[in-house]
Amino acid sequence: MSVTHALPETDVVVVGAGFTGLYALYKLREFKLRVQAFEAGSGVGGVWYWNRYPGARTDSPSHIYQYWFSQELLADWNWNERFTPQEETERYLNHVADRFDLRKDICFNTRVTAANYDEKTHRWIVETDTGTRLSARFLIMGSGGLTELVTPDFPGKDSFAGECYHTARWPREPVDFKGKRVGVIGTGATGIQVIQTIQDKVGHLTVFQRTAHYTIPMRNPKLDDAARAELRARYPELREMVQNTTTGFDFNPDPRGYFEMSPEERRAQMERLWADGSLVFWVGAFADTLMNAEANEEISEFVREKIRARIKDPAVAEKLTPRGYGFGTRRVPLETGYYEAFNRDNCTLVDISATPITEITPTGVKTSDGEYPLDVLIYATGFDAGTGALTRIDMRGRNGVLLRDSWKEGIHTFMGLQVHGFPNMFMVMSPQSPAAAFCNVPTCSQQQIDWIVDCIDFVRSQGREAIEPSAAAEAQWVAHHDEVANTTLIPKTDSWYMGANIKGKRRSLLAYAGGVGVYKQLCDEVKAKGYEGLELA
Ligand code: NA7
Repeated sequence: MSVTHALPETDVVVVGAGFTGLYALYKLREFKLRVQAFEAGSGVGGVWYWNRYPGARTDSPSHIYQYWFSQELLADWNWNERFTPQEETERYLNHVADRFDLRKDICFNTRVTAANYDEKTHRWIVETDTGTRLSARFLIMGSGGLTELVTPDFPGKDSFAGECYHTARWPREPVDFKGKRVGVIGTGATGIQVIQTIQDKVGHLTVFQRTAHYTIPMRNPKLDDAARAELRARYPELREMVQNTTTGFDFNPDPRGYFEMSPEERRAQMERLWADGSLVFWVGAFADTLMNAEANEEISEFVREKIRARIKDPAVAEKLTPRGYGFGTRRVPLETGYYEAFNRDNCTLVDISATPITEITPTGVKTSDGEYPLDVLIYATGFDAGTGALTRIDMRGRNGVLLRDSWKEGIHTFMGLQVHGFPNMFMVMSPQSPAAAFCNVPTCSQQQIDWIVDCIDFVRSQGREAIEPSAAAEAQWVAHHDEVANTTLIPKTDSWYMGANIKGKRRSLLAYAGGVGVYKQLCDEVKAKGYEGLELA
């Protein structure tokens, strides 16, 4: 007997109402499918809803960090800066939700807690923390790559008596830092944005740094009507371009390797792209920045020089200078005035690689070197990236196998889109696709959603009920993914790209490193060949 007959039914459940979930809703409606989305937050925005900490901003320029699906939307939305702050991106996503009347299909304040695949009916039974149970033919996980936050398990972590925040759960009301002793743990992209933004608003700032990051100074001009018109004229070209470049940006890397240029040429190239104030220095300067260790070391040294030059105290400069790993093998944050924060009298840098945090006390943070008294403690300690939002759900596929168990010995997916054993479950911004880390979210989530919705349409047009990758096709993809990963220098460095920030997580490169354009081509080929590698039921 089927367990689903008494349940309300829909065609597709979408998890999440961020960039991905909203576009999925729009697209599925085009195909006349019944959809129900669930969103844990009280509003749309996903990562841009939760990460409302001071200074939160994209490191991708606004003229590509947007939806391309509607000419009207492109015509009527005006970006105000080259790199958009959180509140503007959140406003944009609210505008999209309203403009296309997407809210009516979203159930807010509702977290999906379980999803069980019923093999007899080929349907997913989705459960939420508000007690909803719903049966859906297809499940689209738009739950985001940077969703499941990490708070280190320091002894005494719950004992702190002052104000305590994680950047990914920042309150809606403004936090008053005036005159307060504020501590920030973590100096990744998030920590850097917080530190540079609050440094002149606090009484005293103590930064607990475990690893110094390579950064690039952001150049962020305001956009006036003329600048916007110029960019808008390029939208048709940009729309095509971003889907086909290596990283989803509006440029490709220089095809020349570092040592193919003369010393003068490569120095000039670095200075020119450094001055652009964007991520082009990281992923556009040379064909082999992330492939050739010798070239990478010279580029790393260029960046170290730039960093050192901005810090007055040589001892502090030394601590802030990244060493022991190569430039770009971790996410490179853009910064504005970050290093100058450490030139102020009210800022202390604590190198916790030398003097580790031993305890959180009611009054502050204790390291092996002594206690730092604090009124406010901020965790900018990152995420269980890529897999966290998927494995925290009790998701059971065929034979009742849990996704988190299935991935215990290593992540396995077919192109980051589906998992063998989990029919009709599709993932976006997921492990083993470029979207997980090496592409900007709007570009890659639109490509993945388009592919997924076409695939769903294919299943229905064949009069079939389920689709799932074969074990062989999946194994082939994982082998290709690993092979490409190992041509880069990225696996040599500990980072969230490698899962190294999560205890017990098996080390593997989270995102497909073969390039956004190549990935799209491979996805298109699978489709053109009648969804080769996928099996219908
Ligand atoms: P990241 O990049 O994972 O950075 C987390 C930071 O927190 C980083 O400096 C970590 O040090 C530090 N951290 C994490 N755990 C600890 C412990 N146990 N002790 C001390 N310090 C710790 O997260 P973000 O939120 O900054 O950025 C995530 C992505 O969001 C970013 O890459 C963008 O794509 C947007 P570590 O460097 O590991 O030594």
